[in-house]
Amino acid sequence: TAETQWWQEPVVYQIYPRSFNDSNGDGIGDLPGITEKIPYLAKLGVDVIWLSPIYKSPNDDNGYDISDYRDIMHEFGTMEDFDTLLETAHGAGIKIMMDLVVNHSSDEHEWFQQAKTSRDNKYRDYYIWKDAAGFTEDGSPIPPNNWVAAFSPSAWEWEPITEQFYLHLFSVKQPDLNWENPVLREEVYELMRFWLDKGVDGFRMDVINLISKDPAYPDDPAVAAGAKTDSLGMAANGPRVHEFLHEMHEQVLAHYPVITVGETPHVTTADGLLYTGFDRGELQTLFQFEHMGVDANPDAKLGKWNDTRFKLVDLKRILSKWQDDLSGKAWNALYWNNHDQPRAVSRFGNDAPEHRVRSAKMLGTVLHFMQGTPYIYQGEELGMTNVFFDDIKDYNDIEIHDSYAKLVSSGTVSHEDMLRYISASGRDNARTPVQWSAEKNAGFTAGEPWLKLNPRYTEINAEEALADEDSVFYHYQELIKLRHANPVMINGTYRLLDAEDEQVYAYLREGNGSSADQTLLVIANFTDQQIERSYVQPDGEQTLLTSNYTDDEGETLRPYEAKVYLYTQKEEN
Ligand code: TEU
Ligand code: CA
Repeated sequence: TAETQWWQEPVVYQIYPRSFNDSNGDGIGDLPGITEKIPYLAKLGVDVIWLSPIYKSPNDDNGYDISDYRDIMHEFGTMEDFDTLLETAHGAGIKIMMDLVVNHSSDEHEWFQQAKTSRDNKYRDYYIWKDAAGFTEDGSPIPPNNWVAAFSPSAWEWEPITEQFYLHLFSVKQPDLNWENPVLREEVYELMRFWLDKGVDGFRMDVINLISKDPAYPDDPAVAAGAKTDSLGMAANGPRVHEFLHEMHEQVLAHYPVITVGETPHVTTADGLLYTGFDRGELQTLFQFEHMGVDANPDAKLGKWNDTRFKLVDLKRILSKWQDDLSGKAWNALYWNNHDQPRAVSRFGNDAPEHRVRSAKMLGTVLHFMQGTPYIYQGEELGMTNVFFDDIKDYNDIEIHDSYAKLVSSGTVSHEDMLRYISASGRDNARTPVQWSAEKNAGFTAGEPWLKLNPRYTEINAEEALADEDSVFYHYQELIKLRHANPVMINGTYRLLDAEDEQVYAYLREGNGSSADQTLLVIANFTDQQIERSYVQPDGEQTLLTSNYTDDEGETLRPYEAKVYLYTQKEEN
C-alpha cells in the first residue's frame, strides 16, 4: 500500500556492546559506555538502537548463549545501568530493540541444568532429547542423524546422566529449545512481556526461523555428500514455524507498539512473504541472507570461507528480487553488515586509503535509498575496515576457531589460505572495538581490550570524523535527514535500471500516495574507474539531492561516485 506505518520510517543502529565503549577500564564494552555515547548517536540521527544480547551469559558465543533472560551480563553492568540507558535513550528520542535469542539457551541456564538431571524432570521437555541410533563396537553412542552444528562437528551431544543426546544447532553450550512444548512457548512469551513492560521498543529475533524442526529429523543430504559446513538449512522454515510466530504475535506482539525483525537464514522471497506479509500477523521485517552469500566459496565444503570478490550483477539481482517480490506486500530490512559479517567498505567498497571514504559513502547511499528499514552497524558510519591478524590466537570468535579446526586440521584448507579467508569473511572483522579517537586503544578502553584493535584506528576514528565535514559520518547523518524529509525514500516503488551493467548500480524510486509527484534516480559507480553513463530522465524538475563529490559532471561518473537526483512534477491544474 502507498500509506506507510510508523515502524517503516526509522533508521536502526546496531550496537555490539562488548566492542562499543568501555566505561570502567576492564577492556569490555558495557552499558554505561553506551549511555555515554547517546549524544553521539543522537547527532548521527538514528531513531532506534538494536542491542546485541546483554543478558546473563557464560559468553561461549558472546551473549548469544543466555543463562538468565531476566538478568544483565555482569561484565556489562546491572539492571539499574540498563534502566538508565533506556531512560537516556528515550530522553533523546531513541528507541531500543533487544536481541531475543530463543532458538536455544545456554547449557548453564537453570532450565537446562534441571533438564539434564533426569528424564522426568519438569524442564526435560524444554529441550530436544533423542535416544542413540545405536552403539559402535566400542560402545560409543551413535547420534540420531548426521546434522553438523554451526560451531561444532555434530549437532548432537551425548548427555551421560540420562543417556540421551540433546540437539544443538550451534555450540554444545547452546542447546536448542523445544518449541513443540507449549509450556516453553509460554515461558518465552512471558520473558518478552517482562522486557516490553519495562519499556523496550521491540525485538531482533535470533535465527527465529529455525525454531520448528521436522519431527522426523531426516539426515542432511549435503552432509552425506561431503559438501556442507553446517545443517542449519535442515531446521529452517520448519512445519510449525508460522503457527508459532502467529501465536507469539497474538500472545505478545499485538499488544505493544513494537518494532520487530527476524533473523532468518535460508529464506527465499516466498518464505519472506510468509514471515512478514502485512496481513500475516507474524513479523514486520526480516534479515534475509542471500546477498551475504554473494561471495561464498564455489566449493560448498568451504561455505562462506573465501576471499574472492562478489560480482555486482549478482548483488543487484538478489537485492532487486527482494525489493520487487516484497513490494506492496511486506517490508525489507536493509543491511550491508552486522556483528557476524565482514566490514561493508572492505567487502563491497574499497578500503584502500584513497577510496575508503568515497566508497563507504557510496554504499550508504545505495542502501538508504532502497525500500525498507536501513540498519547501520556500529563503525559503518566511520568507514571502519576489516582487520588481519597473523596469529590465529588473536581471534576470539567461536566460529573462526571451529571452522579452523574443521577445515585446516582436516587438511581441506592450508593454514595460510585460512588466515586470508578469515580476514575476508570472519566475524571478528566486525567485532574489533569501535575506534573513538587516535589515542591509545582508540579511546575504547583505558585497560586491555578484550579483542585487539584494528591498527588503522589512528587514521579512522570518530574524533577525526566529527572534525571533518567530508567524513563518512556526516554523509550518513545526511542520508538519515533525507529519509526523514522525503517520504518517497520510504514509500517509493523500486525499479532497477540496466541489470547487466557490471560497474554501476542504478535504480529509480517512483513516488506513491503522499509522494506521487516525486521520482528518485540513484546512480552508483562501484569501480575505481572514471566511466560514462546516461539514463532516461524521469519527468519533472531535477535537483541533485545528494552526492559524494562536491560537483556534478553529468554523464561522467568518477571513481565510486554516488549521486541521487530528485524529480518533482508541478501540480496539475
Ligand atoms: O547468527 C545466525 C547465523 O545464521 C549464523 O550462523 C551466521 O550465519 C554466521 O555467524 C555467519 O557466519 C545468529 C547470531 O547473529 C550469531 O551471532 C550467533 O552466533 C548465532 O545466531 C547463534 O545464536
Ligand atoms: Ca567495561
